[in-house]
Amino acid sequence: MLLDRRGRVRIAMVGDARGVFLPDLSAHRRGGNRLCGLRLVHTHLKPVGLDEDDFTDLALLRLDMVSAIEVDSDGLPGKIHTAHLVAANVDERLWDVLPPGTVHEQSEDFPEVIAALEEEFARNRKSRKAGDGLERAILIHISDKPRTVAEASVAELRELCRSGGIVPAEEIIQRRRVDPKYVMGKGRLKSTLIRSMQLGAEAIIFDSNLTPAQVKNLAEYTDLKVLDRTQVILDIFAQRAKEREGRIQVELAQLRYLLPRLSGKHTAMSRLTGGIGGRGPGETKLEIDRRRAQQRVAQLQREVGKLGKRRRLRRQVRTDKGIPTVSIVGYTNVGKSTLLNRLTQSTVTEVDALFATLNPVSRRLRFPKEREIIITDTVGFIRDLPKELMEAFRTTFEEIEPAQLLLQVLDASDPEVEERHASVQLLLKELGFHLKPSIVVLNKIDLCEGDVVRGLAKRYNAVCVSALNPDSFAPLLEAMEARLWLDPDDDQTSGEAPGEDAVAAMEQDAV
Ligand SMILES: Nc1nc2c(ncn2[C@@H]2O[C@H](COP(=O)(O)OP(=O)(O)OP(=O)(O)O)[C@@H](O)[C@H]2O)c(=O)[nH]1
Ligand SMILES: [Mg+2]
Repeated sequence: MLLDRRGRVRIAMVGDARGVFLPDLSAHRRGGNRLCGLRLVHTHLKPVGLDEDDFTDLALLRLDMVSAIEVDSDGLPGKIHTAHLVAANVDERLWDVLPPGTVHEQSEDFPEVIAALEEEFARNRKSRKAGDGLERAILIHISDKPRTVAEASVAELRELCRSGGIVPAEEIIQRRRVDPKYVMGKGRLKSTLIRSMQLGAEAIIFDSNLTPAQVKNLAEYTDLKVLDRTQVILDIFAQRAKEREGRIQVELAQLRYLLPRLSGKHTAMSRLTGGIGGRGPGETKLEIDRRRAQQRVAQLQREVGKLGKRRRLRRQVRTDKGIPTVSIVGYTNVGKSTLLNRLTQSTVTEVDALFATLNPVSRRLRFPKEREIIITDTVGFIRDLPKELMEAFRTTFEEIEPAQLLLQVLDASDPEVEERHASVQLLLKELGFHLKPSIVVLNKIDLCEGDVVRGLAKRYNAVCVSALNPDSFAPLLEAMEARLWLDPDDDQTSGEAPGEDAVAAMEQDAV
């Protein structure tokens, strides 16, 4: 029987020797990490106390309590065994088992025990809730990749969360093959869900992309939001997009992502309204139905097309004037906007966050001898850029098209610089820009040892700068001039790596 808090029987079930099958309790879910308000009391035909199934139900259904009553050979009730979840892990234990008693004399006042327990959960949630009302999430990485790769990947997810206003409450890395149904093992899933309850987390975020089926399966187990890396990136874009074009592009990307996941009664998706994963820039309430979503996608696509055309026209005007263009590209947060700002005395947003810049910004940069160029800053790249975003932002990336020269910015202080350089190369290739002439710009050299900088400069044949310090720009400006205006045979003839000067300058500064 399932009893409510007032002791009334809400649901009665009959099982057999193997067990009972609980009905769908989703209607009883109360969200917000609370217990479900139902106590399961059932008989066990064998005197074994509580078994694994009992604990699983307790945890996954967030039952108030679970009790098993032994039955003797005469059919009379014997001992009763009871367990409830605990609000804080003691010795890795997720539940507490009460001392067995008899049905006839139970000392516990159950409503009181449950009320105390809920209060404790609530207190935990409050004290742990980030003061600024940010949402908390558990980050989960499941893969058979080497530990270091997994850790770097989770570190990036952590940064993405931070940039999106999500507080990572805990990180779980498990090395195993991804389970096609639940991503992780059932046991681990169970403990993760209880843990999220203890930590007051609202979401679990997987550091990979979930299939629609996985989202659905996981959502059947939990009230928590179940999100993946793509959704976190989309969410950041949704928060950043302020101008019309960006908002349309983000909404398009979000709907493209959601469409294959909107099935039948899509409870998994309707849970996304508001907060993480549910921030939409446009009119989209993410509960939208399939047919309307398709219509909206078509409409947004037309608008993106129109805006893209306008961009092309504007670019054409510039090209006709014969002013050379240079595009700054690179991984997100490497300092592209800072470089543009300091080169041209402008004020594009530069912050320590991923995807600070969404829409391309062009500025004029004057060189001596009446020469000038247009220099463009654009949205940052990231490994495994969601294809929905790639598609929706195609017109944005097209801004790179007319560039005679790319400045490929690397962050010298980034331990992942090599992998990220490779990701950028890959994306440039996908966009068809990999053959454009380019200068590799090693930025943030103020944060590194001279030796490290020299090593990287050599490896990438890079020009070194610190975007924060315009005094370090001379070699970069020279290299740009050489590439744009001098005889092509003329450049790159100096034996010295172009970065040497800047390193020397910086070292001198430090003195
Ligand atoms: N120490 C140091 N910090 C830098 C340098 N260049 C940029 N930064 C910092 O790095 C962070 C990111 O800079 P942004 O210019 O916003 O980077 P971005 O490449 O435009 O990033 P997105 O637009 O998010 O892709 C900011 O906090 C900058 O102040 C540098 O040369 N040295
Ligand atoms: Mg930027």
